[in-house]
Amino acid sequence: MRLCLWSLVLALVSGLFGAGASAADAPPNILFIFTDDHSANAMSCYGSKINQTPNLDRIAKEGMRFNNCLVTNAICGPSRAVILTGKHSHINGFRMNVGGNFDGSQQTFPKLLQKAGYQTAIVGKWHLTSEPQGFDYYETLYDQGPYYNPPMNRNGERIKHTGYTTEIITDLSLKWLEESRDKSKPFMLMFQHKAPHREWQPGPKYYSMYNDVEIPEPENLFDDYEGRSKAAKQQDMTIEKTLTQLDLKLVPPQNLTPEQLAAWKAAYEPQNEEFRKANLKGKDLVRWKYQRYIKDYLRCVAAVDDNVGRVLDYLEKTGLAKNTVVMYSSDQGFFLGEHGWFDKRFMYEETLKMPFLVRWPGKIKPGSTCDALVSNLDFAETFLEIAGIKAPADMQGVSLLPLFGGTVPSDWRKSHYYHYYEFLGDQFTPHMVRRHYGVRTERYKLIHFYNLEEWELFDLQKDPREMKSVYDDPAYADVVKELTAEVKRLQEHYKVPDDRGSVPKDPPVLQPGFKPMPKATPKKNAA
Ligand code: SGN
Ligand code: CA
Repeated sequence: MRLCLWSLVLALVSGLFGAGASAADAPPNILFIFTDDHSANAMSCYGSKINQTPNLDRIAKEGMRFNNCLVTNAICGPSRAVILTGKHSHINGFRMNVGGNFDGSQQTFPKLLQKAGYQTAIVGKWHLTSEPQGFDYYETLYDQGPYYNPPMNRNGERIKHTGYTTEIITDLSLKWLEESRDKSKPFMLMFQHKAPHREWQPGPKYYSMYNDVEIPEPENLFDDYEGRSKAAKQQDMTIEKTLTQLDLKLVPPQNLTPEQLAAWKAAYEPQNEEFRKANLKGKDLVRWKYQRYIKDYLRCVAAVDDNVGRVLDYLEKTGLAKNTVVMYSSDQGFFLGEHGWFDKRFMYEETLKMPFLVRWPGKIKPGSTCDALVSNLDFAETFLEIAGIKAPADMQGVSLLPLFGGTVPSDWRKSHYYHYYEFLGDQFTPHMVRRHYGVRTERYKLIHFYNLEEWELFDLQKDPREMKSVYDDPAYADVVKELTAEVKRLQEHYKVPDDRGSVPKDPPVLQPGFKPMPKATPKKNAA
């Protein structure tokens, strides 16, 4: 068995991986860098018009950039559960954040790597409610975790930290790499940031970044949602109406130390004063909110980028880089003002697309790109194949190793299946996005909002911003027919149960700390 062989090899060459010595045939280390809500449109290697990410770009420059990595269910916990299991939400059991509790006893890729001799660790955001399993070391945030001074769960023990969370997660990861891991074994580290999730609180170093610039607005910031289903109109995630005073930094966060609060006030209060005096209305007010939102979002991204740079530097300095596969991704994309929105959930391009970069020296050509349809469903099998482990037959993705060579096999998948569930009626539904499933091909996207009985079809070649559904256009009748059959085929293939139309009658069991969402324009909260 491979495991035994390895143990032997590992015993013989004990220490070699730690030193990064010529371990050409040694199983590579895996560094999985994961962020929360990072849109590819805010990464310069994806052509961002609004920021620069030099350290993330390093991974792209030295590796492969995937242009069509599509999430299966654009929300945090579900995306993470799919990554761990290599199975769709309806199989791994974690369909929504609200009321979701990951069954940690099931098979996951970290457990399989661990069994095969890897040392496994996770630091940062977890958000799956149950205790992490399959990790030799975990130090995770509770629930969403705060941007400052996070308590963390270190192998079951509550540890209090002081400082900025993005830096703390990085410090802990570096400390584990340097001091605590077993250097005689290959490692798999999941280095997972909370940033740039809502409420987009920048670190003190970044408060003045972008102060003197105007960030370009997306051209559909003032979308009127005509030509699409009712779902696009009914959501509660607009920059205009949904952002709160806390999101907009019109009030300070609750848990800062006196020094942190003083720095926060020095940064925001003079600007807030000017804003109040200006008494903006209508579109001017939306524009101001967009600038405040996007600048804070990008400041959070800048901290991620700098901290990823610290870890890349460490890998270089120690020689580990040579035999470490580095991946970068985010649990889904995010709306950065497109359609007038923030948040995610919809199967539209901005959130469907996950950024995905892979660097593997000697195996992936530097600066290469891949347009094939890939997915977070494929990550588990990819990790396993990197480690030389055969993926279990019940995983539903495909290993991406065949793509790393630079060509796409002719039988590669031609369509991607998506299914979003988190709509539970008015009281318990953050952002009010209706349930939907759909299929995306290279050119088209068919979406079914099944509780509304409405469909949308987009021709991405002609309408890349998805502003007008052509579902009812007779010119697209054949495409509708073909994709309707395709989505049905995918549902059978992935064994999607036929319970998708039902909204549970009873309120869900809520996660600790869950607070019902304020509705659109609540008087006391919205700015
Ligand atoms: C929180 C956020 C929402 C966000 C969900 C899910 N509100 O509830 O805006 O959609 O998390 O995000 S907040 O005011 O508490 O920030 S996810 O990334 O965890 O799926
Ligand atoms: Ca997320």
